[in-house]
Amino acid sequence: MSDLELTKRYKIAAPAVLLVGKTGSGKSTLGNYLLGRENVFEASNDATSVTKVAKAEQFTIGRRVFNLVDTPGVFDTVNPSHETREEISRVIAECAYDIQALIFVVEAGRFTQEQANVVEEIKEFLGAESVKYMIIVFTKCNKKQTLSEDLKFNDKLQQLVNETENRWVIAPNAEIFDPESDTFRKNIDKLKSMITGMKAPYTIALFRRIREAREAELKRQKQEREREAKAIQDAIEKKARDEAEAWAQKKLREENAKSEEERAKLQLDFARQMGEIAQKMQEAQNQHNLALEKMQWKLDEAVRRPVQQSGGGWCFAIDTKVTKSDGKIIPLSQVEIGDHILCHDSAGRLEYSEVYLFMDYDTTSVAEYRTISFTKPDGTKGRVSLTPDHHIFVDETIDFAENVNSKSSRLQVLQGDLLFQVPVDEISVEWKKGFVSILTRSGTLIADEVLCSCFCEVPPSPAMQVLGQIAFAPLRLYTSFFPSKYRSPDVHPHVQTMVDIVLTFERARNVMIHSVKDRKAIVLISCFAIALMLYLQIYLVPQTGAQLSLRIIS
Ligand SMILES: Nc1nc2c(ncn2[C@@H]2O[C@H](COP(=O)(O)OP(=O)(O)OP(=O)(O)O)[C@@H](O)[C@H]2O)c(=O)[nH]1
Ligand SMILES: [Mg+2]
Repeated sequence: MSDLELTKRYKIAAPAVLLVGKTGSGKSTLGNYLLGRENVFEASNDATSVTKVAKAEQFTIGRRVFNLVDTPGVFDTVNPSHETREEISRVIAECAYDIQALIFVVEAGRFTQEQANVVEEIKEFLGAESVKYMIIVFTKCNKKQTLSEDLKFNDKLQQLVNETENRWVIAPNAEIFDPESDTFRKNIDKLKSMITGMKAPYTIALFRRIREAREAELKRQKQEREREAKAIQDAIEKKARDEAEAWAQKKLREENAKSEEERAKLQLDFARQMGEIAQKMQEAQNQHNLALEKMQWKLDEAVRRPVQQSGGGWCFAIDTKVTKSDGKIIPLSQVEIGDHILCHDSAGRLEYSEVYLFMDYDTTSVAEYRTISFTKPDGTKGRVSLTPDHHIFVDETIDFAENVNSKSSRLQVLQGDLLFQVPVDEISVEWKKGFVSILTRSGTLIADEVLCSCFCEVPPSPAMQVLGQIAFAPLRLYTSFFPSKYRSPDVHPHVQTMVDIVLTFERARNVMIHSVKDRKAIVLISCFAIALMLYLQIYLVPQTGAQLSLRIIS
């Protein structure tokens, strides 16, 4: 059908009466009843919509002319069609004289949810206020219902009836009531009366406004849906981006962790290499120090030899400890002339005896020492360092330090106020810087808790100890009046002289012993000499220092 034909068909200069309703509800049949003619609008039993396009026919009620428009079942929710909606919209747009009434055709007793949906569809399409222009026509009523007009409305239908201000009519069934019968005429006339009695028409302007509002709403809903779709899309994209970013960051973290691990490994390697380098440097430094030490020893040797060859240096290390009469234990380096230190007298008792001479004193030269280690009776360890030719009391006699035997020799060691004989643990050779040799009036001293003689170099023996004391008698006497201030690396001249005399005497004695057979004469001469020395000792040498009641325990 062309637009021209449509225009001809719909543009009738009269208000329209629109037949709307569900497919098969009886719109076309009712239209024919209103027209008073058969088969103008096609009616059929088909389940699908028979009326495909809208069709209009002019009819009159009294003197008023109307344009009766039969519509397809456009509000069929079972089979909705965009084209049929377009069709009914176009029909209404063509109704230039507005719509006098909307005839809503519904099968009696079948106002189901489906029918209710149709009403909602009508309201949605024509506007909620369209019910004000609506007349409900119930079709397919039986004879009893038609005659008694007694229809049962469910709640939804009753609500619709109320909204239409109770405008409803029963369509007479032509198969039950003859179109010429009173019942038929009465019902059709009632419908016509309602059509003409409508207060105001449903205007095209209202329809357009409703459609525009609806279009705007649809547009808004469409935009809303698009926004929602976009939001969903954005969310999906964001999620995908976030996931991608999280994945990338995870990878980055893993890479970082890996690089961190590699960095830590490199640091460890570096630290290990640095440690190895430091160790090698330390070893090199040690070797260098060792070489320097060896070189220093060689250089020192030049100093050591003259010291030893000069006849001095047979003495104690300067850190050797002695006990003063006030109870203080001090190193020899702090001993002063006039101090009384713990010694051993000729009668075998311990006493504090006066220091009257430093035979030599050197803090810079290096000397060779014998360091003798021992264990005291209480289990504590001790050690004393003497130059090899210095005299030390060993095995109840006197011997050179270098002759002390680490397996058999026994030292006389102080513990408490007693001297004990204890075995030697170990002997080692040490080189130490500095040496000091002192003379006490008793000729002995307790050095580092070990009983030692003040003498050295000359042959060691108790007799030589006595002889030495006699030889130094003049010096002891002299220093009684004039305290010595001598403190020099060189051996004291008097001491050197005495040593030379004693050595000469010893050499002479050796010559005599080897050359003279009459040993009795030698012994007699020696006894005489010793008696002479003892005489000098008794009368010329004053005893000094308080004697202690100590004894030697072997
Ligand atoms: N018993 C009975 N049958 C009716 C009545 N009105 C219509 N019919 C029958 O219902 C069937 C469908 O009627 P139509 O007038 O074609 O229905 P329609 O609403 O125009 O249908 P579509 O054009 O397809 O939307 C036909 O067989 C009619 O004879 C009625 O009041 N009583
Ligand atoms: Mg029809």
